[in-house]
Amino acid sequence: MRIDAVELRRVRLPLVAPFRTSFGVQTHRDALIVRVCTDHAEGWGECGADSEPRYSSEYADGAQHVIRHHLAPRLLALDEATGEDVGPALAAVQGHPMAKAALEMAVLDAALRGTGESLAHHLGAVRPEVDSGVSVGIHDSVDALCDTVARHVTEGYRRVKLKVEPGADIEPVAAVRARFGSELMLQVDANGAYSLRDDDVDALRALDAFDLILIEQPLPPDELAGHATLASLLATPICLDESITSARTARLALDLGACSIVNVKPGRVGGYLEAVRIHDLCLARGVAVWCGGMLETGLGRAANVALAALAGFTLPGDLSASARYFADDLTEPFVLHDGRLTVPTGPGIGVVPRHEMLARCTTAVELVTRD
Ligand code: NPQ
Ligand code: MG
Repeated sequence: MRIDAVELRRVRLPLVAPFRTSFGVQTHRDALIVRVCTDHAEGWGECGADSEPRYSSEYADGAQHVIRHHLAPRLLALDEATGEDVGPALAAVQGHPMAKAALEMAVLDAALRGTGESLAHHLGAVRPEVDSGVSVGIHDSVDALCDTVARHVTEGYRRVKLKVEPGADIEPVAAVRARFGSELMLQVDANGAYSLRDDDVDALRALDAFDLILIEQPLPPDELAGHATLASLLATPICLDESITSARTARLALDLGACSIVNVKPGRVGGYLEAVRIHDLCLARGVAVWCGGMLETGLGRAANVALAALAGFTLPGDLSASARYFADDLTEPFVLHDGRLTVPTGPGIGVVPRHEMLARCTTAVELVTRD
């Protein structure tokens, strides 16, 4: 397959409700969508980078720039490319995992559309559907939080994740546990907002009382040794998100005892193929792994659901119905069936953007061609 052009398209979708984390409030999803044109088929990719570098150092304008000037030219210079060729072709460029992942996803999609194989099958999926979890933002009051959780439980979500930060942790977790009982699968995510100071450690230790599945990323991303220390002080398992940037860092984190559960986000680790390598590592070590999310449109959501259908993904992912985030999704919406999402079986990622939605949401388009 020869790649002839890379289209970079910015889309802006309003969220159904503001989403607050320890790093800020989100009211829209400003995503970078990649379309590759090849001599076989076209392929779609989605970049996880936000408009501002708050979750990680990457941001949409920066990702678009590095794709335009450094990554796309390297792909366009190849005579032949499959999804498997993208990582090696881009390895000379340091960093920018989300930008690289978006290109790899688009090339995988195009190549698989050419052969008729689904991404799920290509990655090694073993399940026709995946359990759906929901990530709930920080709320202004515990009553409002409990109302939101009640709605999601009624919708059928099989696991709830509460975003937390210092000062908004014990009380909301206690309230949700009291209202929904011990059967609710419950976990928390701090996005690195805590430290090893006594007051922070005391708050995290207090969460041990609530039978949480895990605490996700309590400390900043580069604090691997700190997480190992914290793990020795807590009963609740530590799961790392931002700290896990590759299969190599996953192995290091596990060897150090920095975490006992791993969150895999294809964008954060540079692509779906590296995500599979992390999955394989965790499966071999008997470590639980689950698929995270970054407010993906239906494009990224489809690919994440395909990944989460691999055998080692034993915990429900941050894989929600489209309606959790968007009144109108770019693709046909993903909907819950008894708390699960159906793994797409069509060629490639199995979904395409709806033309009229794409036109309505697009804020800018740029085309990169050979020369
Ligand atoms: C997490 N996701 O697990 C992330 C955080 C997050 C569903 O909680 C744009 C880009 C918006 C990246 C919002 C969930 C984002 C983003 C949230 C990442 O830590
Ligand atoms: Mg997280």
